[in-house]
Amino acid sequence: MPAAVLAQAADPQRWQLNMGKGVTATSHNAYEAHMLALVVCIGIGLVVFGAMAYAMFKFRKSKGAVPDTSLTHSMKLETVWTIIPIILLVVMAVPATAKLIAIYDTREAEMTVKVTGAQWMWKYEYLGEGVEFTSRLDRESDRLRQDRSLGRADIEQAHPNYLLEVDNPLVLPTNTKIRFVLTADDVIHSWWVPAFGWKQDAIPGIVNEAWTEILEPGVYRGQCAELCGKDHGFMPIVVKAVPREEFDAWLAARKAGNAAPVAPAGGEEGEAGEAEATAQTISAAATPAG
Ligand SMILES: [Cu+2]
Repeated sequence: MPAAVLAQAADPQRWQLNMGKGVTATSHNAYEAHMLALVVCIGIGLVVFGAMAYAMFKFRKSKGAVPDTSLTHSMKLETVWTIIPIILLVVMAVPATAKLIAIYDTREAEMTVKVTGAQWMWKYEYLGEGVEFTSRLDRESDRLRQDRSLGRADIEQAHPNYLLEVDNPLVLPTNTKIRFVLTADDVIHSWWVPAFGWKQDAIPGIVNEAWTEILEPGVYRGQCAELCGKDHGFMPIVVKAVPREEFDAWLAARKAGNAAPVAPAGGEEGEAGEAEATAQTISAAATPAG
């Protein structure tokens, strides 16, 4: 399945040295800004260390080199080594600023998803659509993490997405500007999918904004990125990005109330209903009787 292959390409790889490119315009912008800065840094490093190595080798004591004590000030040199860094900073700052402004521009979004962090799960609401559900760690990861007889290798063998799988993934359309509003029910969480190129804090009493436009279908995984309590490491995020038509069909089926949430490969459909039932029980319990 091509989508799965693409998603894997967006995942971090073992011994990966460079920053990942991601699958959104924002992540591509971050990657470009990073590459520009990296090239500048490499250039500066080569010039500085090259000059040092040359000076140390060419003018060494054994060759009879004598330090020059007369040169204490050079207007020309100081002007050059002030102007060049200023030019380099401007060359990096101008595109970086334009990209930063783009990150915060949530206007003209085609849909809005409200993300609510809670100890220790995520709640997703498709605003204006009447569709909402909770998303929490899958049962298999939960079982494996509590089995003390298993080593790391056993767990990796048993579950390729250990601690990075959920019961109900967030389903989103590709090539659509999606606005997120993020908040939390209890403590500060942070919603982070590395392939999207941003993370945003989910803070109780505050509504934060973010947006994304996913360019490639696939399954993208992330985690809560704000230490939020004892199970902070067990509230992963899974986004299933599908073409627009597929998303529309999924949403319509969800609205009709007769669809099991689309689970990523390896997910178990049975868990979805139960988690939903739990969520309903929670919200029922939260509603004051009478
Ligand atoms: Cu959290």
